Amino acid sequence: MFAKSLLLSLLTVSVANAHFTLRYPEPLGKSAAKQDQGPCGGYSIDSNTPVTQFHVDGDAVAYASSHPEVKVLFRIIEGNSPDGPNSFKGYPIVEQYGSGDFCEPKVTAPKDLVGKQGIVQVVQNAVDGMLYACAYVRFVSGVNSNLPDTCKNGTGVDADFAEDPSLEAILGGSTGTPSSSETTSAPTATNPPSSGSLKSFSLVAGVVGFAVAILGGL
Ligand SMILES: *[C@@H]1O[C@H](CO)[C@@H](O)[C@H](O)[C@H]1NC(C)=O
Ligand SMILES: [Cu+2]
Repeated sequence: MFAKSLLLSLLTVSVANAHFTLRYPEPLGKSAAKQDQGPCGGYSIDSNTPVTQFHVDGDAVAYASSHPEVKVLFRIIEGNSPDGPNSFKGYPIVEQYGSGDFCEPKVTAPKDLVGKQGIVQVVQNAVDGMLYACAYVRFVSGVNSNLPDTCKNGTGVDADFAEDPSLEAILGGSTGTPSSSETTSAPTATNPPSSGSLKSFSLVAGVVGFAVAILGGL
């Protein structure tokens, strides 16, 4: 137990400056040195920026995180300016636990973005502040049925839906001004399950599993 927590704190110290590394879609740049600078961690879009196809009905956003606990916003932006007016929540805000690889394979974008270019921005509210990374994408229709190898969760890495007013504020624009649609967010298809329902699902699954185990033992 002691050895384990010692190892854990050593690991945390040794990667403390790495913050997180966006793996998919391909980021504007790979260095985390300026990751505390919004909107894109010190990078901007230029003629050398890689463009990844992003499926509007579900695609992967994968990163490796050095922090054992962060809240994460997956933000979809239309056009090539991170300050652009049209930005959307690609997935409910999650709280991710455990450091290592994390991938959310079902990030979505509005269907009317198909054929357009845009930005997938990942913002983490971490122990050392807000951290930013962006990828330049071209929106395509459908679901990505060929997820990248980088789309995986490390051992012990998990997540739950969460709320985070500072991350919500970013949705309105990188100036942090909440948009009017944000202030009236009601639960909808694009703003789904609360952490409560996810937790109670695990609870139910656990109870059912327990009952099955007992019956199996009889
Ligand atoms: C990683 O974990 C999250 C949270 O449990 C989950 O939503 C996601 O589907 C997982 N990713 C993969 C690639 O299984
Ligand atoms: Cu950090």
